[in-house]
Amino acid sequence: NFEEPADAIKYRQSAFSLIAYNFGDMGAMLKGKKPFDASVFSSRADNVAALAKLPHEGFIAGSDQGDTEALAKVWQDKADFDSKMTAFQDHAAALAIAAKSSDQNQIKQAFANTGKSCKGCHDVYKKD
Ligand code: ASC
Repeated sequence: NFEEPADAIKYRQSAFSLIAYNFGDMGAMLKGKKPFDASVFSSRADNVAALAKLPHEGFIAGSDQGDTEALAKVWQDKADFDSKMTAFQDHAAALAIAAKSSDQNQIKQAFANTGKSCKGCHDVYKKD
């Protein structure tokens, strides 16, 4: 277990950074900012699906205090936060599966669903 709230904050922020890097690169490919490479895209989608499981553990009680953008609302509405985190994990898992198809529409839809679950949580539980 984490020794201090700061350790939990660092843990979840590290996971989010890795998610953002991998997801951002996928977005660059889908938006045509770089060539679409199905193998790289799929490997990044696998990374996001695995990484999506990590941040939740870092939202320990008391870790709304410290160097964090998480709002106290995370702990006030924990059941809703938890279900949004699960939905994100489910969308990321579906994206990893879609990425193994050659159906660009399916991939784009799964990517959009995942992005919406990022934003949906940020809008409510993260400082601007
Ligand atoms: C990203 C990123 C987010 C999400 C969000 C999706 O690449 O860093 O926080 O996508 O903007 O709407």
